[in-house]
Amino acid sequence: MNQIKHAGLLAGTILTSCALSIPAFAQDHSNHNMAASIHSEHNGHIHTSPAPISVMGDHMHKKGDWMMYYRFKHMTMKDNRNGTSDLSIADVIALSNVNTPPANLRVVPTQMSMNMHMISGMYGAADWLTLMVMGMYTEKDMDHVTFNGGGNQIGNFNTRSSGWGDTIIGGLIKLYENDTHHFHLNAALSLPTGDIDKEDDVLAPNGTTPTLRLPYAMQLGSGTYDLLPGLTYTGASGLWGWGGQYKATIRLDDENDEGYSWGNKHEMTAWSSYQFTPIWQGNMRVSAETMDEIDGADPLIAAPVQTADPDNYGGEIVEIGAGFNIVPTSGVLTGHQIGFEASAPVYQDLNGPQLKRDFAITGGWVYRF
Ligand SMILES: [Cu+2]
Repeated sequence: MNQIKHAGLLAGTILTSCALSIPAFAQDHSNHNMAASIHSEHNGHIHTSPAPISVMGDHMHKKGDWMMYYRFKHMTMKDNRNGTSDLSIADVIALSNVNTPPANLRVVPTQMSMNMHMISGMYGAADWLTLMVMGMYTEKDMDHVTFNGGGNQIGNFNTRSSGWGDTIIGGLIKLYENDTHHFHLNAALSLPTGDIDKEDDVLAPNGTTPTLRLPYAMQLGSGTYDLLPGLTYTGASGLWGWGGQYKATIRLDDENDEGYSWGNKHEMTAWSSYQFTPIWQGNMRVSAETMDEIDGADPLIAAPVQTADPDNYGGEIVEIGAGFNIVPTSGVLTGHQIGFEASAPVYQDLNGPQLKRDFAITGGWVYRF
C-alpha cells in the first residue's frame, strides 16, 4: 500500500516536471542571444540557469573554480495531524502514551519553528568532479501546552535548542552534458557533528519544571553517519531552465550513541525557471519526500508527549515553491547571486500524531570566483 502511494507521488512529481518543461521545447528561439549571454556567464562557470535557491547540488563547476554559499531557511510547523487527519488538542490528549505512566499524552506541541544557517563551499577539482562541504547552524523552538492527570490545562511552555548541526562533505560527478542537457551524480556523506543530547526545562503534568533531554525533533544532528546519494538532471534552452533531482538519506549506522537511528529519506524535486530579464530569473518547484519512522529509542526521551515516541516521525510530504534568482552579468557584482524562495506543503501523510509542516522561506547569497 505504501509502495503504491510512493510510486504515485513520484509519478506526480515527474508529470508536473514535464508539464513545467513543455514551454522550453515549444518556445521560439528569437531571444536566444540574451539567453546565450546568461548561460555562458563569467568565464563559463555555469552553463545552465540556476535552480531554485532551496535545491542543493544542482550544478557543477569547471576545473579551478570556487564558490561560496550562504543559505538561510526558516521553516514552521503548526497544529497536529495523524496520517491525513487533523487532530485537535483534545484529540491528542485522548491518545495513549507509549512511555506509561501516565496512560495518556499530557503535553501537546502546538507550534515549532526552525532557522537553519547553511554555509557551503564548492570547488571544481576537475571538469568532471566538483567537491563540496557544508556546515549548518540550527535554532529550534517548540511551543507546548501541558495538562494534568485530570485532563485540565495547567499552562504552556517553550523549549529551545541551538548549535552546529551535522557536516556534509561530498562530490558531484558529471555523467553527461551537451548544449541543452546535463546529468551528474551526487555523492555525499553526513558526519554526526550535531548534538543529540540537548536539554531544556519543561512544564510537567504535576506542575514541576524539570530539565529533561529534549525529544528527537529538537536535537541538532542525526548521531549517525549518513550516506547522501543522488542523481541530478538540468536542462536549459532559450530563456527556460528546468531540472530534476532525486536524493536519498541512508543511515549507515544501526544506532547512534543514544540508541536510535532516524529513518531513511527519499526526495524527488522538479523545477522550471524563466529568465524575465538578463539578470532576473523566476522559478517554480515541486518536491515529494518520504521518510521512515525512527528505529530504536533514546531511553532518556520519555515524557508523555507525542514527540517522545520514535514511531511518530516521518511520513510523506509534497510541497510546492516559487522564487527568484538575481544574477548580475556585468559590473562589480558579477559573480554574486541572490536567491529567494517561499514554499508550502500541498499534501502530507504523517506517521502518527505530529505537528504539520507549514510554510518555509529560503534565502541565499552566492559568490563565485
Ligand atoms: Cu556552485
